[in-house]
Amino acid sequence: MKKMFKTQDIFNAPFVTMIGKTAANMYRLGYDERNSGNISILLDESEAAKYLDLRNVKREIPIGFNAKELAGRILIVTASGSYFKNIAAAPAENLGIIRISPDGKTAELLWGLNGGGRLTSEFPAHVMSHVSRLSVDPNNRVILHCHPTNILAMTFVHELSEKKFTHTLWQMCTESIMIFPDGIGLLPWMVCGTNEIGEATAEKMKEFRLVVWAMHGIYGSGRSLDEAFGLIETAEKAAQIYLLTAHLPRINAITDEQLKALAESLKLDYRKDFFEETNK
Ligand code: 2HA
Ligand code: ZN
Repeated sequence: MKKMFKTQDIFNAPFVTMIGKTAANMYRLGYDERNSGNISILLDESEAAKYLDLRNVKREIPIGFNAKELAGRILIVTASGSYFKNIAAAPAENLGIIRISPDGKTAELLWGLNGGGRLTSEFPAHVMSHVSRLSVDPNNRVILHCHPTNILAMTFVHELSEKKFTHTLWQMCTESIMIFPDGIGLLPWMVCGTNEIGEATAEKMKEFRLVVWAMHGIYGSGRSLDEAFGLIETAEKAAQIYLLTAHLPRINAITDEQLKALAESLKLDYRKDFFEETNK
């Protein structure tokens, strides 16, 4: 006889409610128009098991690439086409909880994607980025993609050099170097939703927690949703200051010496090479 056990209500699970709240916030901030943006969070098996019978696979979804490095891992992800503004009101339609099959080729649906929903179109970039971040930080859990207005606008008018882009953002707010001392990776415009952009993003994610997709948006990562979101909103704030001042005469500035003094006083492991004049 099938053993019965009682699970808690998944609609109250912190990972479900937090995604709803964060996504609504991001929508209101203008980072996630229409169906833009996507979120994935790695869940610990014991956490997922509080809410779900993990033996009950509802659907098998082909992944389209090999996700073997995450075999057996459980993720909660946004659905393809989901509107960030609607996630909180209808989580089971707009989110899915999946487990990567042992051969890495299939996503085993454990919950959600109601109504035949598919995984986010950016699933390759998410999975590959998780693998990269885990290789440098075993506690990384979150990959977050969105279209923040000012970061996006800045990629049209600022040189697309990681060094120069990061340096400009560091100069715009005192907080910037404190929050992302490791800098920001940059990719040129590429076709989104492909394995190629996934691989390129993941390569950058070995070095950076933030990766800008020129003329498209940004990827952030972190140990929690707040951390990944906090990185993005700090970069976005700095980009806003840049755009508000780019066309005006600059009378005052935070000098490189001041930025370095701040970084040194906080003992930050910052990208010292990003202060150099040479291009990258
Ligand atoms: O989810 O943002 O990059 C829609 C997108 C694709
Ligand atoms: Zn996008």
